[in-house]
Amino acid sequence: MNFSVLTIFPEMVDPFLEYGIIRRAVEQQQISVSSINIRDYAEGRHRVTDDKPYGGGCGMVMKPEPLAGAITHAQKQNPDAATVLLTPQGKPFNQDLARELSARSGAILVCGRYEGVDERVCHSLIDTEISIGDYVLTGGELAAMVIIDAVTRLIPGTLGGEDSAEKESFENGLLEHAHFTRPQTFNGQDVPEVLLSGNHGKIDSWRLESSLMRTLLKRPDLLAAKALSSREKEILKKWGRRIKEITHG
Ligand code: 6GU
Repeated sequence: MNFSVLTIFPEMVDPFLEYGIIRRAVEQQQISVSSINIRDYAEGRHRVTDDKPYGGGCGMVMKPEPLAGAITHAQKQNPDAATVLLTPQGKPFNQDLARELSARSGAILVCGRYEGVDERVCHSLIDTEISIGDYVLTGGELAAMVIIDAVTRLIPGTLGGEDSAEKESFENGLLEHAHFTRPQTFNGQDVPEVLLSGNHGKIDSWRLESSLMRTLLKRPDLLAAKALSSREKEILKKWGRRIKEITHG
């Protein structure tokens, strides 16, 4: 998958490509990331990329011409890519959206700065707008890195373990089960007995139960939104009965 990041601060993005799974994905050519400096498409000696807003008011607006030049260049390089504007007004980014993007051949990530982008650029050159949460950042660069990270790890072959992406939090609408490694006793706390048993059926059941209970306690909103299997319902009912016994008993 080919990412293009359009930004006035390409230096922010470059170091992110040098670590861990993202670095390996670049080395193995599962992804490519090219930063395009919007300033390179600006005219004049000072290569200005912002201007005062029509109608007055504080803050500056990204000028349309440099941005349009950079986007058009990226679209020529990466013709099947989705062109995405990073803005707090965009569609909330989540695992479903990451999965949709991971199925595409590329994404052009346009990092807004200042108070915003000239509306006519949004209108003519942007396919979709994405936000990474309900808070305001000083620019879209961190959001672009968040998206590249979340999307890359969904591309088959980028994670070490064969199927680690499927078993993780959000992939099945639940948070992931608890994890343990050696030593068997740490700070007076033991690893749950069942995980040492070698009985994979029982271990799978324990993990599903752990997943359900964690989701119930930490993210009840996810559990309410999920279509539960009969096995999952049974586990939750069992816990419901236990809680009733404790509170009524
Ligand atoms: Cl994508 N950009 C900016 N500037 N702020 C944000 C955001 C994006 N997502 C959440 N806040």
